[in-house]
Amino acid sequence: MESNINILIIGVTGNGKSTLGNFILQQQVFQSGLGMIAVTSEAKKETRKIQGVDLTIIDTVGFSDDLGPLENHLDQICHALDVCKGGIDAVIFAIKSTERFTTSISTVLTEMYQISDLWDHCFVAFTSAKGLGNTESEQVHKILSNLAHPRCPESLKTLLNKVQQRYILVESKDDMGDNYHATKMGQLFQMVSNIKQCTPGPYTNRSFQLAFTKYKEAKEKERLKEIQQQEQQRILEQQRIQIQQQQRQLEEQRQRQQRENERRQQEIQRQLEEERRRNAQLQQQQRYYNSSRRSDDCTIL
Ligand SMILES: Nc1nc2c(ncn2[C@@H]2O[C@H](COP(=O)(O)OP(=O)(O)O)[C@@H](O)[C@H]2O)c(=O)[nH]1
Ligand SMILES: [Mg+2]
Repeated sequence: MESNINILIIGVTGNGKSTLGNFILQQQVFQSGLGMIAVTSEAKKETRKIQGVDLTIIDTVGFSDDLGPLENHLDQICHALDVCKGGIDAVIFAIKSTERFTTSISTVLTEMYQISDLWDHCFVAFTSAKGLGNTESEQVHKILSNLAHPRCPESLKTLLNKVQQRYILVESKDDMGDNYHATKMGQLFQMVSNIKQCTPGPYTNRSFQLAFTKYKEAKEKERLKEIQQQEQQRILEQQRIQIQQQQRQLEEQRQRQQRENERRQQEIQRQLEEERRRNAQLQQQQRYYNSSRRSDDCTIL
């Protein structure tokens, strides 16, 4: 086992990060709070010698709705990693085993999965393990059945896949007897050495910065694409309105033309009617004239 180990604890506010840090270091060095109100306002680093190892724990503020967009959550990890210049040997993702895995954390996690290499250094610690059962085997059985449950959130299953099913169960608050801490530290060191075997070296702020920059670039691209799509949509909509207007104008013109044609038709009809009437009048006058001439002729004779 190494003589120095650096561990970063992340997770949702109120999931027992600070309490776990205190349990690991066997001292009340991190302030823990009641429920979901964040009592840790910035990342804090503490080192103690545990089982002959200089163990450094970095406790973080934690993810919460107050923190706003995901980038703020990532900034927080960035800052915490900056506290340990040499890099982090392992990242613990603390999850309170007695609490619901909320949709907001699922959202944060889904986005965070894009920073792929962080998870290679990570393992899950299910805190408040006593809430699952009194003995370790009861707790393991309960967590396994929870994970196999059809209603187990997909993001939690994904998280465990991402960390290659590395997890420990820990009761960090209740006094679990003298051997408990030693047993849990044994499991924790086992996790760290497993991570060391699977990774090229400690996880550094630089790795995270690179991944974070890539993430931000991808987000920016996505944002620009969205703006472009919206702009295209706007142009298409404008064109659609213009076409509609033109169609309306054409229809109005067609109706006007039709009315004009009808009016002309009526006028021609009227003129024809007039003509016919006049002709009839003329014919009548002619007949009258002819008949009066015939009677005149008779008189002369
Ligand atoms: N029973 C029990 N309570 C715990 C455990 N871990 C944390 N808590 C309690 O959960 C609350 C939040 O813990 P805290 O460490 O401040 O969470 P953080 O915000 O993630 O740092 C506190 O009231 C703790 O006492 C645990 O393992 N068992
Ligand atoms: Mg805390």
